[in-house]
Amino acid sequence: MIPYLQLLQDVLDNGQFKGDRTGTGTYSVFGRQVRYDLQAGFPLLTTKKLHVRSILHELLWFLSGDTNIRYLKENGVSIWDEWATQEGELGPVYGAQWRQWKGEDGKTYDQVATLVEGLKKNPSSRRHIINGWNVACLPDETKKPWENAAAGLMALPPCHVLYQFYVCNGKLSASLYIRSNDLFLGNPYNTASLAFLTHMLAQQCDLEAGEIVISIGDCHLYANHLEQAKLQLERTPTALPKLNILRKPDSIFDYRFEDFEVVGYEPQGHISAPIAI
Ligand code: THF
Repeated sequence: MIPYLQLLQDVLDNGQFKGDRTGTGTYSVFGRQVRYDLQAGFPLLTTKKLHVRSILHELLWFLSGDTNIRYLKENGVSIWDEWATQEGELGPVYGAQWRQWKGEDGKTYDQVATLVEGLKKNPSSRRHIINGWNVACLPDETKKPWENAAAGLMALPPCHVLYQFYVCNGKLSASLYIRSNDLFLGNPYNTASLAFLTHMLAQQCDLEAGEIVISIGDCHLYANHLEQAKLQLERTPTALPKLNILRKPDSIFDYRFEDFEVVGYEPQGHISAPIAI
C-alpha cells in the first residue's frame, strides 16, 4: 500500500475522537512519518484527482513572499479564501516568514535566498532550514482567522512549519514537519508541494531530486471525511506521473506556472469533502 493510504488506514484503525478549533471534530493519532523517493515518480495522489493548478500556484505565491490572496484569485485558486480579510489579507503567513522574517535587530531575513546560497556553497551543511514558526506573529486562538489577520497577526499559524534540506551523493532530499495535518484535503497538497519545491531547488543547485520525508504531529481525519477516506481505500493506486521542468530559470524566484509539465497523471475521480475553517 502507498504511504498515504497506510496513513488513512492507520487513522481509521487507531484515531481517537478529539474536538478541535474548527468545531468539526477529528479522529487523530500523534506522530507519524512517511517518505517518497522522487526518482520513483512524482508523488501525486492517483486514488483521487488533485487540482495540480492550485498546488503549484500556491507554492509560487509562497515563494514570491505574497500574503494577500489576490494572486491566487486571479489564477482561479480559492483554497485560501475562507481565512482572509475582506481585502484578501492573511497576515504574516508563509510568504512573509519565508522571504521577510523580521529580526529583533531590525533586519529582514530572506530564508529562501539564504537556503539556495547555502545549498550551493556548503551542500554538506546541516542547517539548510526554512522555519515558519515566528512566535511574535502567532494568532490568538480565541479569535477568528480574519480578525487576527486584520490585527497584523497570522490568520493561521503555519501547518507546514519546518523544512530541512539535505545533500548527499549529488541528490537533494527534503524533510518537512507538519504540526497539524488534515489527511484528506491537506496532506496530498502538502506532499505534492514539497515535491515541486524539492525539484525546483535541485534544478537550481545542479542536483538530482532525492527523497522527501514528511513527519506529522497531529495527524487527523475530520469527522466529516470518513466516508471519503474509506472510498479511497477501496481504490487501487496507478502509476505515478513524471515532472518535467521545461526551462531553468535564473533563480528560485523566477519560476512561472508554464514551466511545469506533469506527464502521465491519470488519477481516479475527484472526491469532494467539506473544508473545516
Ligand atoms: N485547513 C484545513 N482544515 N485543512 C487544510 O488542509 C488546510 N490547509 C491550508 C490552510 N488551512 C487548512 C489550506 N489548504 C483545500 C486544499 C488545501 C487547502 C484548503 C482547501 C481543498 O478544499 N481542496 C479540494 C479542491 C479545492 C481546489 O483545489 O480548488 C480538494 O478536493 O482537494 C493545509 O495546507
